[in-house]
Amino acid sequence: VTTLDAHLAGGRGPDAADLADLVRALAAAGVTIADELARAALIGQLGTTGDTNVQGEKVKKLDVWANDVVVAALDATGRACTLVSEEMEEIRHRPERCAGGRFAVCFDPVDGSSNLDVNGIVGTIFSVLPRRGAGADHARADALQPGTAQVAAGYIMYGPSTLLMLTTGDGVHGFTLDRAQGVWIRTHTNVRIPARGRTYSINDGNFTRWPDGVRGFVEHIRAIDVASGRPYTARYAGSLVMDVHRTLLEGGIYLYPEDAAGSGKQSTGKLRLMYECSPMGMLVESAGGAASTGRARVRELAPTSPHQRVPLLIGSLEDVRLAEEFYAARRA
Ligand code: P6P
Repeated sequence: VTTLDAHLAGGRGPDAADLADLVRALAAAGVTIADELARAALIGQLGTTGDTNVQGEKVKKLDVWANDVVVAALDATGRACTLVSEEMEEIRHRPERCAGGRFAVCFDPVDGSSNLDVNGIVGTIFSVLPRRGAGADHARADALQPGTAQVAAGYIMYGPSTLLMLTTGDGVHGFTLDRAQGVWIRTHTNVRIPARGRTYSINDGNFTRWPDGVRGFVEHIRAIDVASGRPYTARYAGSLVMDVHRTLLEGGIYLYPEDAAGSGKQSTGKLRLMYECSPMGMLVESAGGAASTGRARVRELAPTSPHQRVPLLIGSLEDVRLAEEFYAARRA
C-alpha cells in the first residue's frame, strides 16, 4: 500500500518538497470539502448566495465556502504567493509570500457546481505553475503562463469515493481517500488512456451552435459501421471532472466547442483555460492522450486573462486527432 505522502516523498526535482506541501494542502482541502458536500443538505449549504460571479453564473453557497477552504489551505503552506480561482475576479497576490512562495496555483474549487443541488458529481481542479518573476508586479506574468509550464495538475473528484488524480510530470496516479484512516491510498498507478475509445461526451443541446467540424465529427461517430467500432455511445454528466475522469480511464472524447460564428454567446467556448483546460490537458497528455481547441494544442495557448475561455476537445489520442481532421475539413 502506497500512501499519497509516500508517493510524494519519492518525488524528484529541485522543487519536489515544496510541491509536495502544495499537493498535501490541496488534498487536505479536498477532505474538508468532501465532508461538507456529504452533509450540505443537512446544514442548509445547498442553493445559491444570490450573487453572480465574474463568469456571469449564479454563485452557489458551496462555491464560495470551498474557495475559502482552498485559499486558506494554500496560504498555510506559504508555498504560493499567487492564486487564481474561478471564484475570485482578480489574481490574488501576497508579496509577503514571494520569498518562500515558489508557485502560482490556479484552481476551480467546485467545478460542476450546477450538479450540487441534485447530489451530482463535482470536483476541485488545480494547476500549479512555477513562479518566474520577482517584485510586486510578477503575479500576472506568473499566473498567465501556458499549460506547458505547469509542474503539477489534477483534480479531486467527489463521488461514491473521494479520488485525487495527480500528475507532477512523471505519469498520472490516483489516490482514494480512506476516510476512516484519514489517508489517501494510491489505487491507480501510471494511468494510461486508451489510444481510442467508444464514448463521446458533449452537450447535445448546443447542436445548432456547433462548428461544422464538430457536427461532421459527431455525425461520423454516430454512424453505424461495425468494422470501425461505430456508433460510439454518449455520456454527459455536466461535470468536467466526471466526464474527463471517465474518458481518462475508459478512453473516448469530451468536447466543449466554441459556438460557430454568429450562432451564440460562447464564441471562444465555455471552459476556462487556466483552471479547467490547462490542468486537464496536462493530466490527459501525461496519460498518453491529447487536449486540443480543435485547431491547436491547449497547453501551447498563451493566456491573456485569468478567466479566459477556450474550446476543449480532450481524450484519446486517436479520437482527438480524428476530431481535428473534421475541424480542418479534411474529412467530410
Ligand atoms: P453545460 C460546469 O459548469 C462546467 O464548467 C464543466 O464542469 C462542465 O463540463 C460544463 O461546464 C457543463 O456546461 O453548458 O453543458 O451545462
